[in-house]
This record gives sequence, structure tokens and C-alpha cells, in this order.
Amino acid sequence: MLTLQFGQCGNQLGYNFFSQLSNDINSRDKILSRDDNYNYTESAIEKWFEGINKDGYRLARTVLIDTEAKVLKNICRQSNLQWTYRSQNLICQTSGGSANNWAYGYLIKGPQFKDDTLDVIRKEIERTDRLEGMLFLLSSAGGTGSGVGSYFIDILREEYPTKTLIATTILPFSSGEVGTQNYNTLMTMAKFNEKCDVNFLFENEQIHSICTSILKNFDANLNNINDVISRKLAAIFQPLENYINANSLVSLIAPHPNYKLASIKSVPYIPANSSIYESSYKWHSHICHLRQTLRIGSLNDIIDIETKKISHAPYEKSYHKYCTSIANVLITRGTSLKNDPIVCDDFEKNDLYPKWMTETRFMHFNQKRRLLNQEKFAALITNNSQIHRSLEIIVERAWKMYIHGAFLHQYKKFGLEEDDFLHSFAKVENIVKNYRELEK
Ligand SMILES: Nc1nc2c(ncn2[C@@H]2O[C@H](COP(=O)(O)OP(=O)(O)OP(=O)(O)O)[C@@H](O)[C@H]2O)c(=O)[nH]1
Ligand SMILES: [Mg+2]
Repeated sequence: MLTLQFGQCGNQLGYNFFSQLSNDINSRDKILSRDDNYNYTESAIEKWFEGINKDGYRLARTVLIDTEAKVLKNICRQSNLQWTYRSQNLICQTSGGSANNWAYGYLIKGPQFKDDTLDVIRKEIERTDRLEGMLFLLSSAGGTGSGVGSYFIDILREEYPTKTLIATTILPFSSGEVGTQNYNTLMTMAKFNEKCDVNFLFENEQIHSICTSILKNFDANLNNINDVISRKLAAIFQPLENYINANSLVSLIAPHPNYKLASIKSVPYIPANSSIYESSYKWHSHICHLRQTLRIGSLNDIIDIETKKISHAPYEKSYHKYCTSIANVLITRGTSLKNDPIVCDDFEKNDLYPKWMTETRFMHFNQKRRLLNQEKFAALITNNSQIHRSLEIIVERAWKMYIHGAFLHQYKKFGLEEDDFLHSFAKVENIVKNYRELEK
């Protein structure tokens, strides 16, 4: 897998993600045999790293792109790592940024980065025997991740039409951030939905709630948010017992071109200093909890089960309404025993899926080796109707700004036209409509 990191968020998250991958690779699962540990770590290394530099550090298979140097400098300053970046893979301008403006990133900065970036990507691909696909990391709210990232999904789709392109998009906090974030998110969602194969969405606000309510970290910062996101990504992308490549995983998650958005719910989150918490829960509780994350409340009652504590008690399923899923893929990591089996029949039930959905709707993959030495970890990749609510709010806010002409001149001065906005509105409204209609 080749990772492409864009802007501050993409690069900070990418740094955190590779650190966790490396920690996972270096951890030993004492319950597993040497051979099993070896096979797992070898395939993880092959997937994310390529070779070792002259100082003995593993080289991350990733490209870092930013329109200002600050973030990359900070990342490269971190020591105590057993891995590093290939210096040619750091592509950045010394100053500037993309001013929280998608148009500046997409129309001006993207083309400036084109040749260098394509050159580095080509070399990375030549060094790999079998490239599974590319993983984009970016936030939709700033100018570089959203604009330059969108430029490269266009270019790379054209250059590599058959490669699997996976996006990881971080959606902004709903308030208190930059004024243009809703426009930028609108443009980014429209572009990626057209060009990528699947887009994993993470909402900073929701992940922040996990940090405060479950991890009891009341001062959670962006790095703590990145910890949670990276663990979710590692849970779905680290090797599984039955080898499944990125392309097959994507066709399970996004089997229909109208529905390419997915989220990753996971369990458990363990607050620092409370490892007792872990063993007291069986797989059954974790899996029930994940099933409950698919619940929806009435309009005024949005419930986010992922930010609630796991219950030991059986849930009263019959009282609850569930969202409609296009696909669910459950990934469990850790051993299951006779008295603690992994049973996931609940995800097979017809009421979770639309009637017309005939393809495989649910799959379960296991990896007995622990992830980051955690006894049990379960991640549910879900492509479901819940997402329309968050997108609807973004579209609504962008419309409100648009009809008042707010900030439009800042986009027009770089060549973005009213029609470009209207096309993006139409595309994202269409995504919202498709997902909303699943719930009927
Ligand atoms: N989860 C997470 N979100 C981040 C991080 N850094 C920034 N963000 C979010 O990303 C959005 C801002 O985008 P940035 O990534 O800073 O912007 P950029 O892509 O560098 O673009 P410009 O700075 O405008 O050129 C805001 O919503 C921030 O909350 C991070 O490390 N983790
Ligand atoms: Mg920036």
C-alpha cells in the first residue's frame, strides 16, 4: 500500500499512523507461536515499509505533501523511532500554505506539485512488486489537504485507472474552526466521491467525544484524536489470517457506485491505567456493542453508541430502529476461546440491509494475533445511511454562505466559477439523497 499524506492533518495523522503500525510490528504476542508472529510482522512490514536505510531505519512507503514546511519539519524532528521517511518523498514548499481555500489548493498549488509528486510515486511503484493501492490521508477543511488532495485524486485516477484508490477524510469540528470549511468540505466530498473507490470518513467532533467520554481524556488534543483514528485504520488494514487485498476489501465495502462512504466503529477503547477493564469483557459484549452503533434515534435523539460505555447486559434489540447498511465488514483481532466465541449472526439479519441488496452484505475476518498488544479489538467497517446527517449539515451551512455570497470572491479569484460550486452542491446533495432514501 502506498500512503499519500496531504496538508497538516494528513501529515500529522500519517505520522501517528506509521508510528502505530511500527509499534504493532515490534510488539510480540506472547500467546502466538514464533512462526505466527513472524508471518504477521513480515507481511505488515512488506505492506507499509520498503527496505532499510544506511542507518538501519525502516523506510515508510509514504509520500508527504504540504504547501508549507512547518508540519513536515516537526514530524521529521521526532526521534525515538525505528522507522523514517525517504527524504525524496517529502515534497513541500517552504512557506505559504493554501489559505484554507480549496480553489487555491486545487487550481494553483496542485499543478505546482504535479511533476515532483508523480515522479516520486512512479519510483515508489517501481520499488514494489505488488502495489495493493493508494491510501490518501487529508482533512477536508483546510486548503492543502482538500484542494491539493482533490487535484491528485483526479490525476492519479487518470494515470492509474485500475489501481484501488482509498481516501481517509477527516471532517472538521462543526464550529469554531475556519469560515470556509464547509465550502472546502463540499468540494472535497464531491471530487473524491467521483474518483476514489471508497472514502473513510472520520469526524473530529465524534472522535473527540470518544476521547473525553470513554478514554476520560478531558484535554484531548489533535494527537489524541489521531491516536484513535490510527488505531481504527490499523485494525482494518493490518494483515488478516485470510489474505484479502485492498481491492477485494473495497469491493466488499463499496459494491455500488452510489454508496462509497464508510466509517469505522471500533471497540474497546481503554483509558490509560485501566487494563482490568479489558479481560472482563467477552467477544459477545464487544460485538453486541458494535451492532448497537448501527442504531438510530428519532430526529431529536441522535445517539452515538460508540461514545457510550459497553454494557454487560444483553440489549433489548426489538425496541430499537437500525440504520440501513449497504455493507458491513467486521474485523476481530485477538484469540477466541470455546467459552468466548466470536459469533456475528446479528450482522447477517435482513433488517439491516435494503431489499435490493443481493451481493454479499456482511463478512467477518479474524486475526488471532493481537493488535498493539490489546487482548481484543473489533472494528466494524460500515457503509450505511447514518452518514447523511453529517453531510446534510455541511451542505446546509455551505448553501447559507453561498446565497449570501460569503467568501465567494476568494474562490473566484483563483478561477473557480459559480458553476463549479453548483455542480459540487448537486453532487453532494445527490449523495445525501441516496443515503437518506435507504432509511425509508
Ligand atoms: N484529526 C486531526 N485533525 C486535524 C489535524 N490537524 C488539523 N486538523 C483539522 O484539519 C482542519 C484544517 O486543515 P489542515 O490540515 O490544518 O489544513 P491544510 O490541509 O494544511 O491546508 P492549509 O493549511 O489551508 O494549506 C481542521 O478541521 C482541523 O481540525 C490533525 O493532526 N488531526
Ligand atoms: Mg496547512
